[in-house]
Amino acid sequence: MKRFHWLLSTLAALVLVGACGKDNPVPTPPPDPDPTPVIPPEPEPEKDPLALWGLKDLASACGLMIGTEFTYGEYSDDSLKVVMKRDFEAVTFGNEMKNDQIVTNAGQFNFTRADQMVGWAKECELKLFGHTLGWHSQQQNDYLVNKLVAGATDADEAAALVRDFHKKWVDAMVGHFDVYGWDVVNEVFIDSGAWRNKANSQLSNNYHVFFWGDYYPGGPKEFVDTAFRTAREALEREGKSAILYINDYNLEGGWAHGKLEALCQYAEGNPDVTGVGSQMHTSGDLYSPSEMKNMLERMVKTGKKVRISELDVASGKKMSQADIILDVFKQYLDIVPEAQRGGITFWGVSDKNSWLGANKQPLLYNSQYLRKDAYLKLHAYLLERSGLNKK
Ligand code: 9MR
Repeated sequence: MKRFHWLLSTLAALVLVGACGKDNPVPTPPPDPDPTPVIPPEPEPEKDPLALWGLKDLASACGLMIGTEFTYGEYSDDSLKVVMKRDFEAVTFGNEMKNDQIVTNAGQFNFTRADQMVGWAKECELKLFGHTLGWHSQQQNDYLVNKLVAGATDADEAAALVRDFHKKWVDAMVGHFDVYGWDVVNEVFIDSGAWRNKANSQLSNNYHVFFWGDYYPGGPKEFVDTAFRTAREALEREGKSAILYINDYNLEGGWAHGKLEALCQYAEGNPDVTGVGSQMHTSGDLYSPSEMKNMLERMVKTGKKVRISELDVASGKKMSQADIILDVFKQYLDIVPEAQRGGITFWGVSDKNSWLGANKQPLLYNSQYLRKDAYLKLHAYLLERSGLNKK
């Protein structure tokens, strides 16, 4: 019996050893009943630069802040909001910070509408430019002229009341809004370079026109000096900072060299001025690349921030809108050192809302908010220049 048991256990051991031998491998475990299927990777889709980057991303990568303008009525359009968020870093309100929009007939300040727009700008993460603390147009004439001037006993008293009001207005605006830059004065020269006043301004209409300089003993220059000093002091008092611009139009036009020189010389002579602005309402008939170069070089020489503040390019026969906008950006980036760049702001988004009328097609988007040729070329240019497509 003992012998039989020994035989059995020897046989069992042999079977076991044989099963582990190389001719009888250990059986592999049964397959996973629910294996994760291996999906072959799809080829990476072509990256669409228009979907990846808005203009502001590309401009910012080139060291440039790109802005635009909108007015109150436009913001109800959802297409505008999409574009504002995607393409622009800064905004200027077309009308709503102007004197005639803020000052009531009783001479009070009503910020309600502008504040609502400030909220929209925040929604779109936009920096704000203040436009404008001093202009001869869109002023609250009913209050200033009828009540202040006509109500004074003599011209001196009238002038003193206007000057008081001017200070009160600048203080109120600088105190109320937080902006990246102010257009402290706008259009204070005529094309020859002379200070603008009632006598030398040929105005096509009389839309709330008011020449502040007529109420300063030292004329328009004293008005401008006072405007900058008051704005600077108000900023200091409020513990705020903002670039203080002198802003004008036609500076890129060869016919207004006198104005370009007068504006730059004034800025050079006044330390309260920290920026020079060129509106640049131009067209395919008027634009000249060599005059653009001349303007930028002169503005850079002032040592101040240099800004293009209201760019639009109406259609014309000599150059296409796209070519002009490309030239403006290229020259600006080539000529204005990064530390002096105040940015480029378009005067609107869609042709349908341009102050020039949709038929002039002056902006980057058509009336359906579709990107125009100028947009596509500018996008491609900034992409190439930024090098973002190579990273
Ligand atoms: O874009 C503004 C337009 O909606 C107004 O009707 C117009 C009234 O003067 O002002 C337009 O903006 C001007 C800007 O404030 C100063 N530079 C010239 C601009 C075009 O007129």
